[in-house]
Amino acid sequence: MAATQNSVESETQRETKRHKPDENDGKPAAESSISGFEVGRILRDSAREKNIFVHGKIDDQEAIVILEKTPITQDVLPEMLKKSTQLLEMKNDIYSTYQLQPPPYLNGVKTTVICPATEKHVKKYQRQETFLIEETEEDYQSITLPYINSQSFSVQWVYNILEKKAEADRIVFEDPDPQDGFVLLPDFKWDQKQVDDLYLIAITHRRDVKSLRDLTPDHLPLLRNIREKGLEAIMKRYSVPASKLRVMLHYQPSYYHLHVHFITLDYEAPGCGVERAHLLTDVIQNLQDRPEYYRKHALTFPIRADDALLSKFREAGRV
Ligand code: GTA
Repeated sequence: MAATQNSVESETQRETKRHKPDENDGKPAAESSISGFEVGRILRDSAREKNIFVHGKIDDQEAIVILEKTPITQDVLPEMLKKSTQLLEMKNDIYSTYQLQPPPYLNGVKTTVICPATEKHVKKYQRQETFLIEETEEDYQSITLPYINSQSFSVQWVYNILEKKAEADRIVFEDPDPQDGFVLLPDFKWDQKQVDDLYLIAITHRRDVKSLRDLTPDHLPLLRNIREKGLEAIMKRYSVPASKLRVMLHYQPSYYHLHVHFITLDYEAPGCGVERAHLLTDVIQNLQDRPEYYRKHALTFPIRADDALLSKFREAGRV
């Protein structure tokens, strides 16, 4: 991909963003809390993915910090090579290795903070063995639904987005219709610096659909609307066509308020595997062919070893 194609912002916008910390008088709240983070336990890390998930404390509150090195894009290469301090490590015949130390504004580390974090967050980010569960309609009614009604993650962050109390400036597209409308915005896993890992989510305005399981043909206008207008908005803003996008839902989701993931095909994001991802086009097709599909069909999903829902399935003798 050409340098100008894979970067999301204009040169001027990028420069402004990268220099922002130096120019800001007041630090954003999150920045000051990160510096006070007391490192506790490493929940998981990956040399290949270049990320680390850490459990600790901020001001005596449980916290999780996720640090991730971001991709090096073609557009910053000339500047990076020119402006970095170069430390020669070794030279042998035609081979040599260096440690480059780029200037801070070209060397950002994407950081996510969850504070206060619950025990459920800690478990979510911990490396764990996973199992597959085949959930029948009866299992959903007698095991899963009571469980998610009592124990699922708060969706306050979703309501904050819908009510413009948070992330309002990040909205890429909105259809305000209360039945079929939605808000499309960058997922918080995407730093928007390059389209190579483009990731947006469409969050429905209606609040009565928890997940795939609740979908009926009544929701077809909503689903078609999300697909059509979401794809159009992404093409318009990022020049990424429908043929390069994986548009899907998770089952089980982490957050039980209907949302659709729009992820560039070249990025293997977590949760893209066949055991958890359901393409929106397939969902629409299934509902057209069989109105009761998601209510009646057994659905398979992965579950982590320490998830209380797995214990509920075990207690019921279903695993
Ligand atoms: N814009 O406040 C938010 C926000 N929150 C709290 C969650 N999301 C948000 N987006 C915005 N603002 O894609 C996003 C999530 C996710 C979607 C919910 O909403 O990033 P889901 O209900 O299907 O849940 O989708 P899912 O996919 O399990 O959640 P999530 O958080 O993506 O976790 C899946 C795996 O992704 C994790 O186990 C971990 O392996 C990985 N992961 C999560 N967060 C990060 C991160 N910040 N960096 C790197 N990897 C991560």
